[in-house]
Amino acid sequence: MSEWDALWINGHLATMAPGDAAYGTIEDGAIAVSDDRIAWVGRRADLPGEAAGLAREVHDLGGCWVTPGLIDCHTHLVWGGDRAREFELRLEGASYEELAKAGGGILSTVKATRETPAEALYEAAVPRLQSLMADGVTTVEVKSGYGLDAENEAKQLSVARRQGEAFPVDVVTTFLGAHALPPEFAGNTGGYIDEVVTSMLPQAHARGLVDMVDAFCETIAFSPEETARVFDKARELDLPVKLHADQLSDLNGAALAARYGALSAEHLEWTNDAGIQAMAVAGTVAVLLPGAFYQLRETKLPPIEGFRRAGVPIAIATDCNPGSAPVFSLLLMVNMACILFRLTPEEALAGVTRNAARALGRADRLGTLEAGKQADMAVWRIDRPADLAYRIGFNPLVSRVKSGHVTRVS
Ligand code: DI6
Ligand code: FE
Repeated sequence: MSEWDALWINGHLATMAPGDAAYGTIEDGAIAVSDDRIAWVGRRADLPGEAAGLAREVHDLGGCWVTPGLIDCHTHLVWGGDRAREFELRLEGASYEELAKAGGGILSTVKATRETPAEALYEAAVPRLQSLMADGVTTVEVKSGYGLDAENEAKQLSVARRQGEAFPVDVVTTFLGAHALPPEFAGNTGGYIDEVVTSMLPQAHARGLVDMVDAFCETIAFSPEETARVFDKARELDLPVKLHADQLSDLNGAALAARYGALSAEHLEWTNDAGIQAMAVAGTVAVLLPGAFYQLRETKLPPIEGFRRAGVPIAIATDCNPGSAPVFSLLLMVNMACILFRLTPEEALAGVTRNAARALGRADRLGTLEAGKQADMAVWRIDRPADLAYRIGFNPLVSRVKSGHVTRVS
């Protein structure tokens, strides 16, 4: 008989695996881990013997629920400085676009990030990462985009990589060189895109710092044509793409992302029907960011019903960044996705597990509790999975399991 490293019993599983049961629920379930993988999942009654004889360690869940480790599939976690002053100005009536055009917004964070040494950037990002991990997060995507030159983009991405090595969390890095036009290229967007595609992206990729490529396709950032140039280069380098699309205006960003077979398109408040259909055909995930919607007091809702009807998978993320989304809780985003975007709790939870894994191109190993997948789990003291969406500012996490290793929360 096989001897597993560890076995969890006496609790319930929200496997989030697709199927008939809501949340992929297995009541009175059992889950076994060997090395860094899930070895067995099912009903406790179907275990092939007495629990004590099956694994070296047996954990009693005491009636808790287990979900897949949560996945935050869209963050800008590494930055210098802060934007509290901009927050005040926005409360006094300035718009996000006005501040950006006046050289504030993203460019003020670029200035601060360039001036901050790598070590200080790392230290500043640690509590942000820890805050996400405290919500049961086991995988985080981290974008560059506040360096906007070869050296500083690499600095940001290296810090993100180092965090993944130092903490029990998988960090997936995304090159976002086409995030804003740096001041030294003012009036020369084409020249900057040349720099991105001939120098910055290839260099960061050659240093092993890039898992995916993103761009900000928006009136205050880059046009669809400029975005396409970045995506052509990504394709040449065999890197998957995703896109900040249709956040503040409809530039047909979703359709552009789909045309390049993007893993995901993100924000999508202004996405039109053709974009929805194109995403459905391409299998592109819609990553919705309720924290940015809330913080910018947006009123235009993303076309949720259109995504549902077309079968576009929906993911939810924090967008953690110093400007539009100073958000450090993925559980809060699960609640906001339900309240602001009217997702069901089950859709919202799929959005931070199964569909978030897909948005990162990692659905084969992350996002559900199924045999063979990486043993990333979160254990919660809750009565039903919907409790994770229902409460605001309450964290029922009991323990976090990353690649089979347990971290107790208290
Ligand atoms: N959209 C966003 O959500 C972030 N970047 C972007 O293109 C916001 C970045 C910021 O405001 O600093
Ligand atoms: Fe973003």
